[in-house]
Amino acid sequence: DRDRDALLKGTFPEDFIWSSASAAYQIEGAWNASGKGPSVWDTLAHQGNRQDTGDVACDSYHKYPEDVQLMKQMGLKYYRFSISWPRIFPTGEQQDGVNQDGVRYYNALIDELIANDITPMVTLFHWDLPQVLQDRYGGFLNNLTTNSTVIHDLFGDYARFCYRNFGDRVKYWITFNDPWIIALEGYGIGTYPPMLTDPAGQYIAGHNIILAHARAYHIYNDEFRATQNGKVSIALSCDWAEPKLPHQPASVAAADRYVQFFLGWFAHPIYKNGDYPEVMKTTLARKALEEGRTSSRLPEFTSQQKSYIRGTADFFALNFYTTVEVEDKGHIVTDNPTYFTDIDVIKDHPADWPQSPFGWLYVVPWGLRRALGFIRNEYGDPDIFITENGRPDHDRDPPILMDMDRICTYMMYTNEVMKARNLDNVKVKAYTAWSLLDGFEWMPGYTVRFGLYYVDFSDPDRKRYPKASSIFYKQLVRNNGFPEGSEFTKYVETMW
Ligand code: GBH
Repeated sequence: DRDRDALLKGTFPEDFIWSSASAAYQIEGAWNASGKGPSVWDTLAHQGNRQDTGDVACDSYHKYPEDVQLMKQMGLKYYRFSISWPRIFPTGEQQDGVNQDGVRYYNALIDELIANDITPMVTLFHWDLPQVLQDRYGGFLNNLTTNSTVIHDLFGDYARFCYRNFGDRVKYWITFNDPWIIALEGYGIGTYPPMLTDPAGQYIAGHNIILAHARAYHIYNDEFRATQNGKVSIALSCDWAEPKLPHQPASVAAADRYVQFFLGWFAHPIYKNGDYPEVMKTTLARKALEEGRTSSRLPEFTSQQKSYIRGTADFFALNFYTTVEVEDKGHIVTDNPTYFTDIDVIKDHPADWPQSPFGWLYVVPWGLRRALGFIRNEYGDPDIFITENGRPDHDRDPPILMDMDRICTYMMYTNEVMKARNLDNVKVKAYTAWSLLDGFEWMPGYTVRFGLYYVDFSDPDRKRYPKASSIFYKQLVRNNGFPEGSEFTKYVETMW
């Protein structure tokens, strides 16, 4: 499809936001500095003889002024980073004590950013749950049967503390990063800490995350918005789904079901009506009958909760990486249901889609434009901030500093963002490159690298080196897109 893949020339509006991002556990290190409490990721990293841990990572806890200069050199105007909950409250609960050095660290980082004219966007939760909260309350599996609201209240208390201490300078808040991963991998299929496996686990955890998010949103709204005047959202990831047989209704419905189970699971309650997508409710109700259960694995919101949840985002924050091809699989009936069997699809990737070192990440730029169009149509044309997008390369010796694959990825995905904005009138306001630095990539540790800057993890000083992509990104930002006739666009044309 030549038309679909063609380069669009043009620029973004003057106020378009170019950003890069990171997450606390992936870059900070200083895992136990000043009595920071352990998170579920510290616990996992220290189990058995895992080689890769976030104990030191990029040592950004000490090297943050240098990181800020890297952003400044690229001309970036925003930085999205996360606060580590157990660095602020070591047990997760304020009543057990506050780590003042942690508060000082984030104050210093925020001040350094602002002094360099970079706007902070802060994620409150990028997966590093205080271990004590997992042990005391079951983390995000907490409650429902007892109607306890402990985990919602504790997240609310933590959010309030952050708004109060940092909100004079921080005007963009993300409550949770990627609830899909937290719920499914942490509490459903057990591939991320706390590594729990339960066919209902992801839905219970997801339910609690939505309610905790709503709690943090309302606290901002009721107690801080009038004086601080910022914006609050939740970063949702979406793997776009294309039907394998676009002319077959069942195939089209399967792709739609996939996106509803993925993005709609969280976006439908928050951006539409306070409740899960219809197709999730009906599918899981049918499965309950087939499985001989008395109730669906998908919990229900009360009508009070629905109105509490609806509308709890001031903009749409999207993490986007990839696309899958989906085919209808009829009714999957199994003794071991998982989230994946629940969707009743088979997913695949056509042979001509370029792969990356991550098995799940295929480079499919046009999928981003389609996802953006879907969000515009489905969720009432919101302002959209792309809060993550990028691709990994291998950890090689000698290091990959001429990262042409990453350059191509950024070039093509941002061009699709421009098509969505300039041709489809999608209100995309921001693009965020994931990631500023190579970091601890969760389960694969340091075996894949996402950074615009290379980090030498064998160097005690964790020296950073620019990759070619950082220079490309700087040019892209300076040109604010792909202006007709510019040297930059001519260069891009030779690569296209
Ligand atoms: C990002 O999420 C994270 O937010 C970021 O911290 C991390 O550094 C980055 O990934 C790279 O690791 O199980 O086959 O169905 C990625 C979003 C969405 C990607 C779900 C994987 C599931 C693929 N993820 N997707 S599959």
